[in-house]
Amino acid sequence: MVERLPEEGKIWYNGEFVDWKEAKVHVLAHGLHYGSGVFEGIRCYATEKGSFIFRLNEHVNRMYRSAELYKLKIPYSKEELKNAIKETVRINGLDACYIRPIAFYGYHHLGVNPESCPVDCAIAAWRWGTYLGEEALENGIRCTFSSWRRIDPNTLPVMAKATGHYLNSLLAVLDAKERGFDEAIMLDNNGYVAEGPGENIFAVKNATLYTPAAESSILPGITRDSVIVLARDTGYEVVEKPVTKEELLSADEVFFSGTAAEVSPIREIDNVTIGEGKRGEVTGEIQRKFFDVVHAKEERYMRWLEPV
Ligand code: PPE
Repeated sequence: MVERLPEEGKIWYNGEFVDWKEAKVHVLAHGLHYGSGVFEGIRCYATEKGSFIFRLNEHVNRMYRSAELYKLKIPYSKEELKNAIKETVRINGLDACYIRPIAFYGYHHLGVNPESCPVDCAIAAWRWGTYLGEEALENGIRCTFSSWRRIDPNTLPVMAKATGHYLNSLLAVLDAKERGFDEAIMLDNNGYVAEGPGENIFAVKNATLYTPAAESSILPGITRDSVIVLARDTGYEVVEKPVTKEELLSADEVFFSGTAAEVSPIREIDNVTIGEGKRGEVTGEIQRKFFDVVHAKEERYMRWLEPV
């Protein structure tokens, strides 16, 4: 069973804080009918030096880039949105949390053309533990290649984190769950590995990391970028290139990266054991490093941490 969201607290809604239960949307809002919204998922970590939001600038930049691709004008400056995000964490008294800012075309008229629709904007924050379960971080998860291909850049701007895009992810997740797996892996339209429904993917072979590049229809993940930097700084070679199914199946290690998923090992794909069928050495090292960084234990990466 998936845990229910809280019902207490304050949500920032169009510039003001409202009670959690009052943060509502009209059933005829444009965003509800056409999936016309953009959002972010951001984590804030409790550390010995206080609470820090991980790579806030990059997340806010991506949200505005997503909005631009859909010609959606967020009626706040990036600075205003960042301040509102920090204020949302503070006002809810959260030391560690997941933060979800969203901007979407609101209530005005229906019809696909969003012109004249207001852009509504909200920020919520709540405690969200591990995405794929505590077990997953330690022992890894079981994945399956989805028969649903990842949306294609000729159809939608895949690098936008847009609400409607997640129908593609939803199909892949439901299909994987129905077939008894923990999570899906999606291929792009050319048959190369793209990503998970909410995670980027890495393979490790002979101590080199491989990950699908931008042309494989991926969402350019901020955790993905962090993993690439951390791995290179640790001395590993990281190659961004088209990755085939067989390269994943024959890899020494495979893992997911994402804000919600953090760094999660994959121990099996379609009942094929990956490596030794548990968290591999390189994955373990990157994961430890990642958790040290987000918990403010690495001076060198403090630039990624925004104090609340
Ligand atoms: N690909 C997709 C499709 C994706 O949704 C995410 C984040 C990533 C890759 C990783 O990106 P980043 O978080 O910047 O490293 N998925 C978000 C939403 C998950 C959800 O179920 O909702 C997240 O992890 O917050």
